[in-house]
Amino acid sequence: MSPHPRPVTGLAAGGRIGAIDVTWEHAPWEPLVDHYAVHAATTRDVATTPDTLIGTTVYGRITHDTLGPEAQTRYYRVVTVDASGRRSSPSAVVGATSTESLVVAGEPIATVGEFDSKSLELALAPSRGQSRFRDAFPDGVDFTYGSSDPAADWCYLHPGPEDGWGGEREHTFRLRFDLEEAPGSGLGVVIWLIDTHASRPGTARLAVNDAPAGEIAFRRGATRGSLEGDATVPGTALVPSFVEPVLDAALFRAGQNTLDITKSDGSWHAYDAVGVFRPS
Ligand SMILES: [Ca+2]
Repeated sequence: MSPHPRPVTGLAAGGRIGAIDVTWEHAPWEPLVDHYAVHAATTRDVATTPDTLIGTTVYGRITHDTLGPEAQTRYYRVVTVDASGRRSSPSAVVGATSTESLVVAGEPIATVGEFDSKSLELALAPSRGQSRFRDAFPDGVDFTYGSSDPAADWCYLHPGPEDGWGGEREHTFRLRFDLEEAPGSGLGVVIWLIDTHASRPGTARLAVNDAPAGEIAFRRGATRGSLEGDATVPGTALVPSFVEPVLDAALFRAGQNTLDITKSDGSWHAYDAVGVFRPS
């Protein structure tokens, strides 16, 4: 009879925008571990019941990535489950707080879609990007805040140069928006994704009014976001990620401005929502 599975040790948690990363130490001396079950609650009293389960994994880490734009505090415990289904006693409790997004900390200037961990309100979502992009968006996306419609004019899926279905070339998504006056300080660009490619998440160049404004390296995702669009479904494979650079005020001007997102390397990424915000 093998020993009863033991709780993990070294539990740690750290918050970032929209997400909390939880890590723990593996138990290499216990070869019969089948998976780790991770439970979360808003108080330190974390029940290890099915309704608090946020995910299972064979690795020593998990990311709680559907916390939304508000700063959220969560507490976690991990249960070790062995190959015959026996469960360890719960681990110690660890807590962390996610970082407040510019979506709530700032003042919105222009937005496309809702910051809700879903791509469903965007064009061609959740699964027709690969088959329909080149017909529907032969010149990429050109979206004017205030008159364009996210459901028709902003494709949820942005192909990269490695994607055959996108013609193996760069594509630009342009957001046009108005400013009453040139800003006195930098503006935040908020790019929330429901998923990226697992091995080739790639990079994107930003430009404001055709001037270079930096490059973004995306995190690795799960490659499911080209086909499904709701990261809040329990057990989803989607791996959302969040990018919020603040761009130099000198890039912007009074009147109409353009923000270009050009996928410059790698495969696709799938949007949740995009926006320009004035940090407070
Ligand atoms: Ca969304």
